Amino acid sequence: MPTRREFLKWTAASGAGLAVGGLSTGYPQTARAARTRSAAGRLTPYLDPMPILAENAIDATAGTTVHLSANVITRQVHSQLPATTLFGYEGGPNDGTSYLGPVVLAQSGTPVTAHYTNQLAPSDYVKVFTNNGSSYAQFNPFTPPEARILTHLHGGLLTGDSDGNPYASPDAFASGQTQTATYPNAGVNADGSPYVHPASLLWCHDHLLGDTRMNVVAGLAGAYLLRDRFDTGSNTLLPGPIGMYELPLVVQDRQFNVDGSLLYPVAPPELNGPWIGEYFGDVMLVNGKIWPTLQVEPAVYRFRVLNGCNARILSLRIVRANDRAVPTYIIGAEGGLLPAGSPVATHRLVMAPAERFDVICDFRGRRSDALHQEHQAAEAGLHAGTGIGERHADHRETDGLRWRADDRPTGRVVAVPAGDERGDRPDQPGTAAPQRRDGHRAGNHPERDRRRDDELGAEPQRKPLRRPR
Ligand SMILES: [Cu+2]
Repeated sequence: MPTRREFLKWTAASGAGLAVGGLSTGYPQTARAARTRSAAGRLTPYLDPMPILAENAIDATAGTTVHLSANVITRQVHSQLPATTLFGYEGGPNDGTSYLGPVVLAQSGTPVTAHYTNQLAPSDYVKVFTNNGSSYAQFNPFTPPEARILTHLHGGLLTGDSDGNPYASPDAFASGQTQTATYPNAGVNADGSPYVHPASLLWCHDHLLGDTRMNVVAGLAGAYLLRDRFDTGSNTLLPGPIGMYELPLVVQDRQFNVDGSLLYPVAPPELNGPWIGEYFGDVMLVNGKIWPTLQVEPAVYRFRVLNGCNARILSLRIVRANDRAVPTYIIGAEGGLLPAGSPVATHRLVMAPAERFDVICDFRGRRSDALHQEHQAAEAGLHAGTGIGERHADHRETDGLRWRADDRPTGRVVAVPAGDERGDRPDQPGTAAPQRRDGHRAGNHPERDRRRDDELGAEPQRKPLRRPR
């Protein structure tokens, strides 16, 4: 009797092969970029490896109490930039992995208590926001303005006093104070019956009244990965283990000054500055690095994708050098895994801020393709690229439609070529492939798979992609 989610069938990967070189050599410094203070035009993409967030994980699946603190931190977000001063949640075993907080691993139905201590000095916001903190201070509810914290578990089933709700807790937590939250990882249905929160990706982020946007841009965010009886983290029906074949990918857009400091534009006084409506970056970061590279084996991966942008709707694709999409299957979203037998094959992931997708991506037979994980403009009507914040991403532009950070890659996936891409391969745990709808088991007929994959990837091209050269 198959389990309810047994839509995945295990097949084999071939042996390890050679790493692929050939990094891009530069991003053209455009006239537009040169006119801004932004460092974007000076940065070579694909220089830095993508941080593996799970290297800084806290295992709370047995119900551990988690102690995190909000600190001023410095992290190098690109190897060509000086270190950036940010806010960050610390308390994991390897906090230097990223500016993002530790990945908290929790178990459905097992409560976790979290303590968040504000170790920021009240005026520390001026260390992060170089406009003398004016955008932080404008709507900050305190006099004088203070860097306070209020942590919210996005997607959690919580009582109000643990929710980090800025209207329930307008005073938030001042310097030296600790917020205590209980995450039951379960709830009660409307009819009173118990509800066990299914395995899914949640995330913690700051929710300070008046400055949620600023504290999140400053870095106060982290993944919270919930397991359950099926998605145990070691179920061989799903790619794993975490940190190897299961990888959280937190995608965020940001701007940085050439000295490495965070660039948060302010509006001119005639537009009631320093407030800007929405923050859009001109570089894309995955797990805290700008345009990073991820080297993958010819195997099947599970990506836990979070749109961690403040305002940008993402349209993500993983494409090969010939612009064909790599087969990607959505197996879950915010509410957990999809029902058995219903993974959705897709060319792209369109994601609003805070949305999550749980996807399977098949890199078998990818040879030495350079694979680009790209962000494109979302479909018409979805793209939020005309807002004032976007306009002020480039201070010299007056027409918000003329400059957009679209079609910029989020990063690159470098495939390790398979050792033997012909013949059948024996089943081997550690890599999984979704069973195709026709019951054909991917992997046993690589050539046919490749043709099918090409069909899957044969998306009509709207326009040539703009790639870094
Ligand atoms: Cu949220």
